[in-house]
Amino acid sequence: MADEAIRDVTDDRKRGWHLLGAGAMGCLWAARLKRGGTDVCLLLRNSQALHAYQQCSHVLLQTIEGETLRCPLPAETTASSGRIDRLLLTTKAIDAESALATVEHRLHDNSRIVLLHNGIEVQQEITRRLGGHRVFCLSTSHGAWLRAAFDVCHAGVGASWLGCLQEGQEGMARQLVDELDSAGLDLQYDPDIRLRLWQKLAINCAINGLTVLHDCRNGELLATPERRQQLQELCREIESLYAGIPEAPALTALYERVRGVLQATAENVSSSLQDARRGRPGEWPVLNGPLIRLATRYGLPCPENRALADMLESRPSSHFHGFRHGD
Ligand code: KPL
Repeated sequence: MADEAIRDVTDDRKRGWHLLGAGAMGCLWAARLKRGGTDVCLLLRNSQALHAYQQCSHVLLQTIEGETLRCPLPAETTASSGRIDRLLLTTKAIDAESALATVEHRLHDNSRIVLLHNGIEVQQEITRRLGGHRVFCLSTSHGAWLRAAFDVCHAGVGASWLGCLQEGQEGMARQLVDELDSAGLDLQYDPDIRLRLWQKLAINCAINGLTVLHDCRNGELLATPERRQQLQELCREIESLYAGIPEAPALTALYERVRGVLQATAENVSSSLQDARRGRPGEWPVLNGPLIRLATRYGLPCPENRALADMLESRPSSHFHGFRHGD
């Protein structure tokens, strides 16, 4: 790591959260919670990953202001036996079910699980399986990327929302908002998190795949007339798919919203491009994939999404030039 001033974040108040999925978002939340005085323990998938983490035993956070903070965090493997009262699951959507399975022996009826993933299907499935009183969803528009394993750069300021896909859980949702508020990531209770997840899905379907195709930072999707046109066509199609899919909410002015997100996170490398650069599985199967399946079910044409998915699918998988993280 380059020579830079690093300030230590020290221990103070205690509160028991476990975090599983130390990718960019996971590291951002873990470090910010720690900085805010909330106790967080990282869950790593095996002793090898734990050993690798223990070489440093901290997460480095580069703040928006450019300061680098060292946040020492305890860690253990998912296979440990202690009970988990509060779990923040920040793996990729595609890995969420299998990651959760590795800690289910540690969960109990009073455990609360907060899911932070792109997409919507896995949140619906886990809520259905474990019960809406235990499972909550978090959506965020903050941007973050990993400079190296456990070394995260907070690249875009946004806001965050937490709610439950099952009605009648407002009290607990608000309590979880209070508990996670110390992260300072502008977390608010959202009485309609389902709508929020659908809206975020539309934004991710428009942005993420294109950043992979063009191998560019978010803001660079607006850099040329061709890219803007490609983005506009995709947004138009996503809007008309939402209009035709009964379970999807109405969506208007998607391109304008997408443009706003791209401007606010211009310097960010999208989560899908971060994956692609590390040779990890693509994210489109949990983003454009479900949209294409729903379009097929309801007989709606979706040539733009299909073409994008086909191009992403046939991309030669990029060589592995990163590190494994989130383990
Ligand atoms: O959610 C994102 C992601 O990268 O997955 C966006 C909004 C595109 C910010 O990078």
